[in-house]
Amino acid sequence: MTNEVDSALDGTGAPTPAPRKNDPETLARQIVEKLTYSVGKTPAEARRYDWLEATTLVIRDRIIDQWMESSQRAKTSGEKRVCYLSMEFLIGRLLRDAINNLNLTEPIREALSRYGVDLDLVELLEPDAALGNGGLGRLAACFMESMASTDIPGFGYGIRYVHGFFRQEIADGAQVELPETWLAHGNPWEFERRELAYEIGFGGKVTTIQEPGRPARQVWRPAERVLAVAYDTPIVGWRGRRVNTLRLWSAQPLDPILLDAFNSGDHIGALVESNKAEAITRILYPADSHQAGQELRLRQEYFFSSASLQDIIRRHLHANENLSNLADKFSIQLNDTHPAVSVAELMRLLIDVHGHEWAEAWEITRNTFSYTNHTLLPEALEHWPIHLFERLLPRQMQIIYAINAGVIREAAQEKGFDDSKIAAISLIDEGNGRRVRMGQLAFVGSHAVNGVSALHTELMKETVFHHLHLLYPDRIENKTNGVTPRRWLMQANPGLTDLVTDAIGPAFLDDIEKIADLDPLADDAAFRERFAAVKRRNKEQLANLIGERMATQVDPGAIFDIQVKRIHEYKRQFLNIIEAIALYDQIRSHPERDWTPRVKIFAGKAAPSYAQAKQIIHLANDVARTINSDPAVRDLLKVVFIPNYNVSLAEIIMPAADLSEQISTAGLEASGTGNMKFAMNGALTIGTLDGANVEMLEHVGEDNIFIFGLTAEEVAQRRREAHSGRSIIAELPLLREALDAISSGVFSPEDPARYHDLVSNLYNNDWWMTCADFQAYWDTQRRLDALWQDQDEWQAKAVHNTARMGWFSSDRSIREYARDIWKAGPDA
Ligand code: BZD
Repeated sequence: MTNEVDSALDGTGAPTPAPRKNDPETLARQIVEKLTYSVGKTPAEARRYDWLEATTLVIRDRIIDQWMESSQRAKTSGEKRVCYLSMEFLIGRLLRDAINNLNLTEPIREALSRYGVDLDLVELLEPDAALGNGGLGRLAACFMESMASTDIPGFGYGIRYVHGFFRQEIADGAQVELPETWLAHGNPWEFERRELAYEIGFGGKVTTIQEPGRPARQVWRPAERVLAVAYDTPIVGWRGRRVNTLRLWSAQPLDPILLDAFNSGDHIGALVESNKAEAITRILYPADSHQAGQELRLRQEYFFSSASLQDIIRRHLHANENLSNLADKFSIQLNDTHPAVSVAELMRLLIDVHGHEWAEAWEITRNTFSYTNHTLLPEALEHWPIHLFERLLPRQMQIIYAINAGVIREAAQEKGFDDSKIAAISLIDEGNGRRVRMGQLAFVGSHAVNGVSALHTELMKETVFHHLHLLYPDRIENKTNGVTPRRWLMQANPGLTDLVTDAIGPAFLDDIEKIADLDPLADDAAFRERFAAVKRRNKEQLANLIGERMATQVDPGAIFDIQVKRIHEYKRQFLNIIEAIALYDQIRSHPERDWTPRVKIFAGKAAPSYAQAKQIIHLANDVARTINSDPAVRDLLKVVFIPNYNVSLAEIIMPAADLSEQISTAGLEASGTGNMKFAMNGALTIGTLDGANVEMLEHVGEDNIFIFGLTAEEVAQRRREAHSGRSIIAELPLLREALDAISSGVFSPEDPARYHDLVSNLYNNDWWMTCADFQAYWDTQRRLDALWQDQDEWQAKAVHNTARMGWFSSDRSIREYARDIWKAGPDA
């Protein structure tokens, strides 16, 4: 093996650790050493969990060498550092990622096998770190990996939630939420940095101090204080080139138990403050499309923003005299508006703590921040009641008023904005009980604002940020999302990775766009067969999982038609279910026809308070129960809802799909990233012209993707016309019969009225264009049925998808951010 990790160059003159050997022999010895001295077990006694721990520790040692080197390099070289502030990092398991990126998969597998231990089974025991809801959190995790892989000194900043995203169980068809406890057995990947703790204040008063001969100063005296303590996790880039840091904050009481109260016998009272502090980082809010609105959420947002900024400032002042050049040394990316209060907080720190003038502070702030928007849905846009904001963050509120005054002045003086335009750009929404608009705050406080797909970025300019775009026409730009090919191709689909390596050589592993060399092989019958055989094995693996977890047998020879993502009306799982019901009807009515066998697979979680989304989950399960037990459809149609969708499950599902469902109402899915993972793994897409589907169409070509339905413009038009589903339903017997079956209780005989609301919404309103798009969707599905009968054609299209998806790597996204927004990284 030649993959020895370079020795550390720590620049301090301290002795550097000797290079580590990575042959199976050495690794086996070290794993047993860890087993003995860190876990306290002999190989004979060790259970699988102990092997996981020992293996993780051996890998961790190798990472630490590289980590120290990368951190030292970032510190001493003076290169610009990028800080990614995100309330969510949906990282999933880390062991396989680390082993793969250090190029140690084979030697570790071999080392463990000497003790009869199977690496694949060991990896399965690692808890899945679910510190995020969905796409936004997973994007942050892909970006962290890509920053390390493209050699950008990146720091993730977020929250160390004790309870990540809830565990979903399905009981009698309905979603049940259970607490998630990823830290129950400790977390070997994190390092607590007790010495890195910052005070975070809440509430209290602001007083003006006027000293003779000096300008007035504002002093904030918070009523409450908590400590933010850092926990660091190393993020290993491809081939271990760079190891970056994900720093997550944990809230702790300043005084763990108020000793005075405790000593005077008030044991409960002494714990109240401590509980209040710890509550801040106890739980991840599980709503991905509704603003959470509670005080605790605002506390979380401010807590991690302030801690991160204090940390960045400390780092900066370590190597620089003052903060005037902060924007030359640090870029701070705001992942949606959740950290937007950072704009006001950095202004406070610059002015109140570090003595800068307003104008200079504003310049520094704007040049340092940039902001990514992930949604245009009005119900998801964050705004906080002024009275709450003012009570919790009185100084930041003053600063927001002052920023607002400046922006309004500029708009009136330089662009001649009238009152209605001013109202549109104002940071304060006057019409809604007076609220602070976090989108506007993030926008004006940033030098660059981006959407996450070409279409979404255009819609930002036309809708939510229309007037701010008129005021600052150069600020909005596009950065289409991507996904890391290490996790989503190499690790999730080793069979396909080996096949591609065999066919075109290993260069694509270092530069994923080279996977385009595969394209001509779509015409090679022998290659297509091997490609199909890999897919078949992945489908068998998923079929086994479905058999084991849900006692449902599915045929790997059928089309695996998969929709996995958060459950939301705009994502239209309902449309997919209605199509399944219509198909079921048709198969029963025409058993003599040559039906193409299908397995419709769903997975995803609904926000606990989102009643309609929970109804959709219930319906999917009710429909599955009915169809799967009906001998009339045999193996022609199966419906499966796999519980507890998470990153680890996605890694099994993505490589096993023939057909990827990306069927959101056009204009509403900002980008989507599951669409990219599926297509990279050779699934064909059935989708609307929405989010990044539009760019996927451009890359894979119109023959290799199945687009249907209304465009974003047509959707907007119909909504203006107060469109409803009634007349469409009247004209489409397939749709009408499916809806009648749902509303008459065919799938819920024990509670026939269960879905009345769901169906009557379609008749009266059809806000999500489910009826409007039904016929086009149905027709496109039938074209796909026909295509499946021609396996040569289908597999050729699948190969084209894999070959043409290289552009959707998050390495490409990150290079664009680095070049256009951050001006950081090796090419800066
Ligand atoms: O972000 C998603 C969008 O819906 C996708 O279209 C897009 O691909 C990804 C990445 O850009 N948005 C979210 O996932 N949003 C959340 O998870 C979220 C979480 C908390 C509060 C609000 C939204």
